[in-house]
Amino acid sequence: HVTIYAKDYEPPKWWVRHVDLDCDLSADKARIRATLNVEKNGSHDRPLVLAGDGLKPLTVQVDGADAQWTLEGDNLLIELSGEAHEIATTVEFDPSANSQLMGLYASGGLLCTQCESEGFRRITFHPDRPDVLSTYSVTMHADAKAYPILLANGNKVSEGIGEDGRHWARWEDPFPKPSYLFAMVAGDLSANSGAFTTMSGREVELNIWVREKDLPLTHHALQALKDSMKWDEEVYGREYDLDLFNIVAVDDFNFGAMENKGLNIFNSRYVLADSETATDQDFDAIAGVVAHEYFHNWSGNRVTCRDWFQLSLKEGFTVFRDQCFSQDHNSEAVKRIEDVRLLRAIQFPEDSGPLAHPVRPDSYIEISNFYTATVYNKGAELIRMMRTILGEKDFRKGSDLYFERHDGQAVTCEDFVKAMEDASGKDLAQFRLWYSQAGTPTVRAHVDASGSGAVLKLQQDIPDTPGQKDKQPMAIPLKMALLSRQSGAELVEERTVMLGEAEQTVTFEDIAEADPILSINRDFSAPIILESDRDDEELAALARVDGNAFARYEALQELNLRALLPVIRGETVMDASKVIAAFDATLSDERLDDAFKAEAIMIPSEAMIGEKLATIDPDKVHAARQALGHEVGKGLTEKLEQMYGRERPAGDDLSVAAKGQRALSNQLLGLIASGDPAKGARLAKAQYDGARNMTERQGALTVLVSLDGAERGAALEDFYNRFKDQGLVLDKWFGLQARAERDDTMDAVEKLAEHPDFTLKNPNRLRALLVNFASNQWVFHHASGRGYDLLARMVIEADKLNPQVAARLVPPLGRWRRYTDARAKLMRAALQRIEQADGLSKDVFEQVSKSLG
Ligand code: DPP
Ligand code: ZN
Repeated sequence: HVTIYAKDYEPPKWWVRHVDLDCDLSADKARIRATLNVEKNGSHDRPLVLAGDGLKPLTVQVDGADAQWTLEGDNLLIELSGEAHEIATTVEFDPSANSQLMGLYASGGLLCTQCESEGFRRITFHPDRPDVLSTYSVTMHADAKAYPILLANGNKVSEGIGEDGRHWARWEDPFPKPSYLFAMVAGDLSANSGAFTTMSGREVELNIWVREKDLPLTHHALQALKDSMKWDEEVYGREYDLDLFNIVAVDDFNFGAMENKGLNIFNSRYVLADSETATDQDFDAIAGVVAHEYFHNWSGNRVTCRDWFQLSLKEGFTVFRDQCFSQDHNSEAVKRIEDVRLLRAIQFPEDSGPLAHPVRPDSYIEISNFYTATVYNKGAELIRMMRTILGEKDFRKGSDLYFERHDGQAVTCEDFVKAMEDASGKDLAQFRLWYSQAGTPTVRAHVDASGSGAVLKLQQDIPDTPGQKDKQPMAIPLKMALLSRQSGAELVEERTVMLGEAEQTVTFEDIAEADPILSINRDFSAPIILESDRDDEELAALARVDGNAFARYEALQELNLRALLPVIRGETVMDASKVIAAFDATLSDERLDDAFKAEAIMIPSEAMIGEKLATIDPDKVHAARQALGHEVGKGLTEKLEQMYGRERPAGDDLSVAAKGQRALSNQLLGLIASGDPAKGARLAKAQYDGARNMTERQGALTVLVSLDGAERGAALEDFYNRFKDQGLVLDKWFGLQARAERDDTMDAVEKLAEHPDFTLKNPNRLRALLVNFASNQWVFHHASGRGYDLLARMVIEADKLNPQVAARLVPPLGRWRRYTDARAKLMRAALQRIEQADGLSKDVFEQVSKSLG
């Protein structure tokens, strides 16, 4: 397998100015005739190289005449004599046999495409690299009954009836785009349609295309699309550019969704929702993904990536944009807390393991493996830090300059930073290290105060990561304040301190209190691990009085960890008193909203606790976390039950307040059950039976699945019978059981893998069982190694169908260095078994070989 290096980038030898496709489509046969207008870039005598993947050319013509060609591996080579030519090729393949879900494939009676990153080469021969931008025209022919709707990028310019019950439609996209943004869909679809009038007064037609029976489930997505269009105009001054915006929902999809120009294709889980079948979280995720894909129209499509090493250029920026959109439509602090929790649960482990890579990677074997939390979520943190450093005004100036300067171009992360620099006049030289140095920095913070002033001492340390050692200090923006221990008032008002040296001190004069409390990395202004020597009293005070909601949450998390870690290390028995007092104060604080309280009383996950340990013993982590939950549940019984008993909002009320109330209610139920399982089971079963929406139902079932007793089985059976015909809800049924914290979950998951409704062919179903299972730390790391065995078997099986999805299951096994010896050995053995499987894809090979290290 070949490693591709960023440093080897060369501009394309040939441009493709226009692509014309003629596509004859049926479920088991697609015939694609492509006409490419190519133009030599500079002067050279190199042949035209067109990438293919599994394609054989049936015809190859140059300027209308049959031409000489050769196949080199999968690539088509054509010698050309002049500066510009018209190249025509024909290929044929079977979409129904495409289980990789890349290129053109069949899903639930539809034909649809997925081309990012390198799927277009599975449809036709083409350079298929993001720096080759072309206009496209596409003619689709298909059976009119089976495929009444024919969609592609851009605008439909003509359509007609063909012979033998077939029809055709012709689409043109006037905006030059890279091939990864190509899309077409054929199927029996119905649209929920709407309209949006842009800031310059243009009317845009909006359609959410689904199966007819799913139409009632599309209102939320349509509203989210309108909200996104408005938000991008208001916040970034970005207007939509075509007269039509289509979204199509498909059931079998590798990603969450795809931003194809004018024709977004979505995993149906990020489109379909009503309150009976989707939780509040699902609704929020839908709005977030609709926004994300819509925002790509500028950050990704109008300005795209020069090469795939620049992936974070579009993904980091667009994640940041969708995070801010969601912050503006929900509780700002709570959204931030959720995003940071995700970063810590997924990106931090990635950044400290064998698959660690910079936000702008230096090399890859298979680019699909780099659609990671580092590129996406850490990438978003980089953009957020730039906004913090520049301030909102200059950041907007920078984004305006970026879009203006690079509209219609394929550019680099460097171009983005340069635009920010040029617009603001701020020097971001050192900041650029965030793009090239992997690893999560640790920052140590300490305050010395004398009664007349205070000194903040900061220290940073960047860990070694694979292929990178002895790193340079980074530019780390730390939002901080010093608070009065008595009143919580800000003795030093919030400011951003730039930490740029390995060690640095900041002096504050005229601080009369000898004992101020440090509030730092407010709003998680930098993606770092903070180590501070604040004592428990300081943390308790911060949890109570810090004016920054995020910092309050952090103080609570830290108090939890301080209760847990010494118990896990065997140094002491559980003392939950400080956590109980802090939770109590938080729950009683009337200034705080319910959504925040729901976050605040969440005990850190086993994964997050594990991150704090040099060597993880999952049994000990589990036992300690259970013990803390039990103590807290017992210690706060009265308050938890009283708050849990409050009246609930209407079942279909999706207001921010109602969502917050339900989130809190479900967290309270969880803690009650931790304190008193029997009572928890009764209450949860009652909530389940009386549930008026999926948030209440799933909240109850989440608690029940980890408990014993008759209620559990009854609720699980009811859930299955109620929803067995609704794939997205059945996914929840698999996922909930895989997350159950029970000593028989291992058995249950093995059985579920044999369940008639389980399939490796549908990525949502596969992830529902296996991703949830592999993130259920205590169960996955079953001392017998059965968890590793199961995952290894599933990776090998899934790889035969869909390498991309299979490769994404590997990282949990790659964490072996962090586990106790016996487990580490078993994990390595599982990786080795995968490595030795016949016909391993390069996707899985890359993940496994790097994981073994
Ligand atoms: N570009 C997609 C997204 O992140 C993934 N293919 O939106
Ligand atoms: Zn994206």
